[in-house]
Amino acid sequence: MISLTQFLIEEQRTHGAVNAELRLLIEVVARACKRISIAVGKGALGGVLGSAGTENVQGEAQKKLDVISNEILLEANAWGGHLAACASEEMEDPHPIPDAYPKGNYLLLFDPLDGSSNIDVNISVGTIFSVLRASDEHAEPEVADFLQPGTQQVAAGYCVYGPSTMLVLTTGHGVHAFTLDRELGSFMLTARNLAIPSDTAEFAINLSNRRHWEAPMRRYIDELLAGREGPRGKDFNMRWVASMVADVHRILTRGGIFIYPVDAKTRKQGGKLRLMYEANPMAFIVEQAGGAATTGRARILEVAPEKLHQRVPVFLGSKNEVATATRYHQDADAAS
Ligand code: P6P
Repeated sequence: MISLTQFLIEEQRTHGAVNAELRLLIEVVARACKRISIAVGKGALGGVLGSAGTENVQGEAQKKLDVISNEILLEANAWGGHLAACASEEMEDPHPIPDAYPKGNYLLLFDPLDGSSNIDVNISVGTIFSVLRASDEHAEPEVADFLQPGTQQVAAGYCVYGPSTMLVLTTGHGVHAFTLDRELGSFMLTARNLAIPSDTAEFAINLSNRRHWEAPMRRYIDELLAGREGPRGKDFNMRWVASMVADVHRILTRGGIFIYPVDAKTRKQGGKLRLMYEANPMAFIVEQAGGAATTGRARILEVAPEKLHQRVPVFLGSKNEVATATRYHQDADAAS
C-alpha cells in the first residue's frame, strides 16, 4: 500500500500531469484536511460545534467549524509558493497570498466544510477543492482570473470525514482514493481508478422540494418512484445525506444519480450548489470516473462562469441516468 506522496511522485514520473508545484499543492491540501479531520472528530469535546454567530458571503449562518476549516486551509497554503491566490465559499473575494511569501502558478478554490449543517448531528461532512492555473496577467489575481470553465481544472478532489477519513483525487488521469491511517498520519492509496457504473437503481434528491420542481424534474423522479410497475420497469432506492461529499462518495463507490435541480425557490440564484468549488470539482471527478455531470441542460464543465459564487443545478453520477434526466429537460425546453 503506497502513500499519497509516493503516488504523486509516480504520477509525476508516468504522466507528467503532476509537476513538483502541483504535488506540493495537493500534499498541503491533504495535510490541511488531516487537521480538519482532527477538529471535526473532536465533536463536542473540542468546543467547536454550533454556530459561529456570523454569516458567510452566501448569507448562510456559519458553523464554528466552517470558520476553523477555512482558516486551516488558508494558513496551510500561505507559505509554500505554489499558489497565486485562493477563493473560498466562506469569503466574498479572492484571498491573496501574504506579501511575505512568493506566489505560485495555481489558484485554489474550496468549500472548506461542505454539509456543515450535519456537523451538530454527527453526520459525515467534507472538504471540496478545485485547482486552476493562474494567469500571469495580474501580479495579484482578480476575480476574473478565477472565472475559468471546469474543463480548465488541473486537479480536483474532496476529503470526506466519515467513519474513515478519505481523500478522493483526480489530476485528469482517473480517480483515486486514499484512506487516512491515523497511526501513521498518512493518506494511504486504497483504491485506484474508481469507476461509476453506467446504470443504477439508486437516486439522491431532496424530495421535500417536489412541489417546487419544474415539470421534467417531476416526470423523471415520478417515473423512478413508480418502480417496476412504471415506465422504468424496475424499482429504485433513494438516499439523501444532505452532504454532497457523502452522497457523491457513495455514487463513486457504487453508482447512483445525485440531483440538486433549480426550482421555484432557487430560480433567482440559478440553483443551490456553487459552480466553482462544488459542481465543477465534483463534475471533473465524476467524469474522470466514467460518469456524467450536467446542469440538466448542459455539461457542467463547459459552463462559462460569470461570478465567483455562482450557483448551478447539478445532475451527476451514472451516465445513463444523467442522460435520461437531461433529455427530459431538453425535450421540455424544445416543446415550450
Ligand atoms: P438540503 C449542504 O448544505 C449542501 O450545500 C450540500 O452539501 C448538500 O447536498 C445540500 O446542500 C443539501 O441541501 O436542501 O437537503 O439542505
